[in-house]
Amino acid sequence: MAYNTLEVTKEGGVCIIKLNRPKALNALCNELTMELAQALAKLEADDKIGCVILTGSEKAFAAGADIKELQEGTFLGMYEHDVFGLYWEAVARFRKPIIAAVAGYALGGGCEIAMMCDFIIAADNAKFGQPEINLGVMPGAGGTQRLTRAVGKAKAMDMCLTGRMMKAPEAHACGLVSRVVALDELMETAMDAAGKIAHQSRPIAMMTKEAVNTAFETTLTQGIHFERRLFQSMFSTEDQKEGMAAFAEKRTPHFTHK
Ligand code: DAK
Repeated sequence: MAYNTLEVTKEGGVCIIKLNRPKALNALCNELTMELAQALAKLEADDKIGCVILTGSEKAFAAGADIKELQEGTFLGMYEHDVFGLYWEAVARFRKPIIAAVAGYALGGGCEIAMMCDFIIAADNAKFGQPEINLGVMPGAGGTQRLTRAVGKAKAMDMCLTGRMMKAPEAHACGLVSRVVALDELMETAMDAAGKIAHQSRPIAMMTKEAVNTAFETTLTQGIHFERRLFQSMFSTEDQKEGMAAFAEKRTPHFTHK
């Protein structure tokens, strides 16, 4: 399927979704978020895909929601159509592993969409921010919640109240991103990580993601209980038998996703 605002390529078990509105620094217009949700729905159902990389250009991952579309918005319009709930949350709802490979600006909704991914690998020119306050609004797609969980109250308050940008080293130091690499190594690094994930057992990788995400939604006791039950259930899979047999036989496992 051809998209107007995305480039979608597949390599092995990995799919790269590149946000592609260069003239607007990948501002997240309605068409782009709708296409992103459509692409993810297809990938969810694609048996050959085990991991997705979401990326942008070297200058901008995404400079936020499209301000020119937003400026005439009304409460009722947003409430009734809830484009954000409908399309934007598709990244957070995606069940397979998804990595954000961020270069350049990741601002407002751009930072929020990167945070909806499972982890962020940043290029050394990446800049993160929640500058909505400069526009007379506040983050509306998880910025006050996911950023706070990722970096703690002090840094999240600083970012959301001043609207300042955070460069890659600071984002790494406070735990917003998992790694920082040179700009020209960004996609290679992301592909290497995604390739490793895509070669694991798919249901096991999905359950692992689900377990880590549960840490943000529940108490420690409930989270540990959920983890233990998932762990036990993995012993009903062929991939558990294969993974452990391969270790004992000193060979590479061949997972069948069963
Ligand atoms: N929207 C629309 N167009 C944008 C844009 C954006 N967010 N960011 C950049 N552009 C456009 C510019 O207008 C310009 O277009 P032309 O003038 O050439 O037609 C082109 O991209 C290049 O931008 P600049 O000329 O400004 O480029 P610079 O290198 O000088 O500056 C910049 C780069 C990223 C610092 C600057 O463009 C900038 O400050 N952009 C805005 C960043 C921002 O404020 N982002 C937050 C947007 S608000 C909601 C949930 C979530 C949200 C809203 C609602 N609900 C649940 C209802 C999210 C809101 C946001 O993200």
